[in-house]
Amino acid sequence: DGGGAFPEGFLWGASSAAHQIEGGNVASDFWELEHTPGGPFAEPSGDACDSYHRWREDVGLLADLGLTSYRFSLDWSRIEPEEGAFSRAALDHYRRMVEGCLQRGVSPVVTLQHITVPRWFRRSGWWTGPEAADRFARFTEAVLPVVSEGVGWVCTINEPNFAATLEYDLAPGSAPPGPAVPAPETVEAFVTAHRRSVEVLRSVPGLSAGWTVCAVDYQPVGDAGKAVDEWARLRQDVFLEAARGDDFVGVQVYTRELIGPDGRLPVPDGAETTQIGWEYYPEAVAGAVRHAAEITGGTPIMVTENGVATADDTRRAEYVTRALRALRSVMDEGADVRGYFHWSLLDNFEWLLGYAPAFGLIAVDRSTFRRTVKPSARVYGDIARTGHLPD
Ligand code: GCO
Repeated sequence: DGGGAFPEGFLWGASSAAHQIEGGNVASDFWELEHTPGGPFAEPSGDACDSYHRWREDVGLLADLGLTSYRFSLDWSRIEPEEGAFSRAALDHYRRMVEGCLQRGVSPVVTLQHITVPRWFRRSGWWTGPEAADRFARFTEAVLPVVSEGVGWVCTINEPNFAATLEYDLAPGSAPPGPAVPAPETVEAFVTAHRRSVEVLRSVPGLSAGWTVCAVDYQPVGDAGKAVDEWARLRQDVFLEAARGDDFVGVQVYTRELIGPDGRLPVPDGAETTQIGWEYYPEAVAGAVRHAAEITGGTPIMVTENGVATADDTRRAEYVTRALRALRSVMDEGADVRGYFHWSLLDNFEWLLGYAPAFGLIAVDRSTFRRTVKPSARVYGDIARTGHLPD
């Protein structure tokens, strides 16, 4: 159509994750790790954005911007704080969230598990424990009432590849030499748990199930064609391959990395970097989506996370506009992309780095929890509302 228009029904969303915004996730493994002296966390998550109580306001702000979808996650540790003991109150909470989204005309996209797990699950072997897949399948069954009415899209496990390598940082000393790569047993454990969860979700008519993969636009430098293939294969393709045949795959991408014949190269001299040291490179989404389409063999794609950590909100406005332009062009090449979710709705708890990095479309005052919509959110909202990029 030449006007840079996005298809009818394209989902325009923002993403969040329970532990990063809810506050008081005391039964999760991270809560414990965050309070372990000498650990790698800059600060504990604490009250986060108090979104467990303020979610209606958050969904309202998202809807007011003109966005049509909210991707949030369940906190498994609230729902199943002890093995096999399910909290009716927590399930009710998430069911109300789904209803609340629908009432505001917002399609909920629900992630079942986003990085953190219940303490008992970590104690009993984490994802590589002997019963992990059974446990996750049982949890998936328990949350069917939450996702059975009006939820079109469910992400089972979020970024297994990031979760696997984060483990090396959580247990200092256990890292293998060189840049961390998920161990084959870990890959297999995640894939098995995902498969079991998808089987359970198949009982819900009209629900699309998939998982989300942490993607980087890996670009070869010099004679590194082979090296870059191997680099991507170990870190992301093994997880993308598992999405073949799923209803969709979530691609989560923030930046590119340059790969030389001997591995990762530093960010080029003079390149702009973000608050967390990644290169500012909005076009990464195109490379990552193109690659995912190739590896999954045409599984529909949802960009479930894309964004930038910056204190300068004008850089975010530019980032989201350029990223969407790049996404539009890769869709013109034929990639089947169903939606775009900006990371993140709110400034939030960025894992080991705490609250310093600002990824949000909306700022959150750390002492009053007051929300302030940033100008970049309106820039994004205008694109979402019109389905057109600015000239
Ligand atoms: C994930 C991501 C998010 C991060 C974001 C920025 O696991 O989905 O790690 O939780 O906050 O990618 O680093």
